[in-house]
Amino acid sequence: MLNSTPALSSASNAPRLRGVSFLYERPRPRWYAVLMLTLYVKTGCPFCHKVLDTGEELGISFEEKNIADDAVAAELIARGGKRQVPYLVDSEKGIEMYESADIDAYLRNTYPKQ
Ligand SMILES: N[C@@H](CCC(=O)N[C@@H](CS)C(=O)NCC(=O)O)C(=O)O
Repeated sequence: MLNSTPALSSASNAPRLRGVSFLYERPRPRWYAVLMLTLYVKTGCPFCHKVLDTGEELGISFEEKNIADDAVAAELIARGGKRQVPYLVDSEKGIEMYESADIDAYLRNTYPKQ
């Protein structure tokens, strides 16, 4: 039932750009719509890719916000103070952070694979 909600990652109207499919073509996670995780990303960013891979491994997903959109980039800077991705927002827990290694560790500790 929860899984019937389309994730951004697999939205049918998502842009199909060569080389950026990893940002859109992710399997729908088991916990989608349960967790409130937002990940600021940038097309082609390997650090973002790493975090998305971790989410996939753990069975969790994110609302992805791409800073290719200037409004999203401005939103990120207002939130975190600098233009750097990936940036995680865990709104349920009131946690926000930069740095892919820190995000990876946070996700593994907070949402271990079931
Ligand atoms: N040490 C950081 C490096 C992150 C990083 O270099 N991100 C690049 C994109 S790959 C970035 O945000 N660049 C700023 C921009 O593209 O505007 C991490 O591991 O998260």
